Amino acid sequence: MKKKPLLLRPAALFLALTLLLSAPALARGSFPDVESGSWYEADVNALAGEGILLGFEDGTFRPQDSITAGQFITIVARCAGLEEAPASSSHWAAPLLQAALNAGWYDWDELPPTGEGYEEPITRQLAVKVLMKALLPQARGNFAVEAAKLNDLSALNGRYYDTTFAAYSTGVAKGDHQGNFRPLSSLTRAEACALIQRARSQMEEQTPPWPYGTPGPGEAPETSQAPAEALSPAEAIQGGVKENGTLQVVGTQLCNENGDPVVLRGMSSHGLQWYGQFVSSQAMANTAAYGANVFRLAMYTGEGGYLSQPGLMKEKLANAVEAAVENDLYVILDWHILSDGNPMDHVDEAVAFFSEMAETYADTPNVIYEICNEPNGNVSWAKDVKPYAEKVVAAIREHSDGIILIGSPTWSQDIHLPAADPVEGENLMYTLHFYAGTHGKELQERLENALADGLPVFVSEWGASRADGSGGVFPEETKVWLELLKEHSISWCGWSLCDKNETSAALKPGTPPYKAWTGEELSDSGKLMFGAFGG
Ligand code: DCB
Repeated sequence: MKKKPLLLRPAALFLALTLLLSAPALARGSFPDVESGSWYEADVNALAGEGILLGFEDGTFRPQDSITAGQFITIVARCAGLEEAPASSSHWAAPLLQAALNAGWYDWDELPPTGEGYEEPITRQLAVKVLMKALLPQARGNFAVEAAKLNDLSALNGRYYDTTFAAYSTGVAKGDHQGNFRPLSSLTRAEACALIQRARSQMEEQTPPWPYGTPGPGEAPETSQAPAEALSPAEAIQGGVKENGTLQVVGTQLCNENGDPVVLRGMSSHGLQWYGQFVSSQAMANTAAYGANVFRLAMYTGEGGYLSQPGLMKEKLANAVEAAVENDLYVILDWHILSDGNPMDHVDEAVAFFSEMAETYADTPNVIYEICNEPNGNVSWAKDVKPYAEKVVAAIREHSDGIILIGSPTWSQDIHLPAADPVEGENLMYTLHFYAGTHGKELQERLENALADGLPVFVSEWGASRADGSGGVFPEETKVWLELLKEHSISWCGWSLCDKNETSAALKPGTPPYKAWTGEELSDSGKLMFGAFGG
């Protein structure tokens, strides 16, 4: 499995030769269109000299062309000595790109294995992500320090924060003359070579020598003690719906029907369109067995979710609500906006959806409404999220007084904005989302300030990983957060109950959803979350 970098496999070489590469120029590393003395000459020639990079059939390199996703990831994969994987697409780059996908360097939605995007220019944010995951998976950047280096930070999707900041902190990525990263722009083939060579020079500095493949890229635990003991199901400690009945908010506190404080703790699903098998009654029973009393149904709106298949998604949701009721769990209907960062973009769909749900579940005390998972991008509380919330809250209130959870800009981290300017009404709470590997003291202080200002807060999603769902896990940082939540009796759901090959997933890959779990199935994240349901 382990393979030395720089070796080309014969099959790959053959395919490559027939397509974009030609042997003659490579050994000498001399392309007629690579100007001698140019800033990129040394990087291009070094990669060409090692046989990692070749030119086009006509012997040229075309340094100013945009590099495609297929070309860039192929080169990085060769640098990493990645083995090809069986692929479904017949594209020349498919076997290595499939292997890169399997290794978690990028996600399916970023570049589907059908090959349809392989010939498209790769964006800078994705190129940097792939490069860092592949070659420098342990590198980290301090958010506050690195974010300040990007003049166009607001253009960067938060999904790429960790890898971008790691790249800036190691000097692998640099801004342009204006200090912009231009995350959505392409990069030239010359720039790509320089970027890759900078990453490779960092690899050499890492001691001990970079152990590719052990453990998998991006998964190297960087904190010392992962929770070691296997957990076993416990008696439920928190009361469920039968015990607590219809919920209400008193001051900042979630309370039961009698007005006594209640804390809900449980899991969020991953996207229902992808991991719907883990919202079955069995999966919920397995979670409740560890003491959970709430379950969140993450119904993505974008990314192939509700907006593309409303009928199917509503059916999945209805079945999952039924499963939650069977298991005496409170259940959150989460309108999971993410790539669609401004909730106003689909306010009409949201109003229609929540109106129907509130009518359907008016007499089901289990149901909680979360109306906008994580507003993000160029979105304002006053102009977008608040007016959106007012409309959706009004639609729900025509049928139900149930608890409504409201998000805020910056992936539901800007709770200081609703704290200063809340939505009018009863039984409204505001979500705070955090990822222990990314968010620390600053966000914790914001939480305490918001509570002091009288804002009812519900942590409907948190992870023991970094904010992109991978990395870590971070047990020490998680502990600090969980103690704070406990101190303030704040309810929470962990991200996420699925077996995806990412550290935020609570279950190990391949965990069957259709039978009881012994505790061996829980990942390190899963142990941290399941172990904390009881408070
Ligand atoms: C949130 C989203 C959630 C996302 C997790 C982890 O996004 F609500 O949908 O889940 O946090 O990033 C991830 C899954 C991946 C999946 C990806 C796209 O774990 O398997 O491929 O969604 O569907 C956040 C939260 C915080 C920040 C950024 C994001 N942040 N984000 O602070 O920068 O960009 O997704």
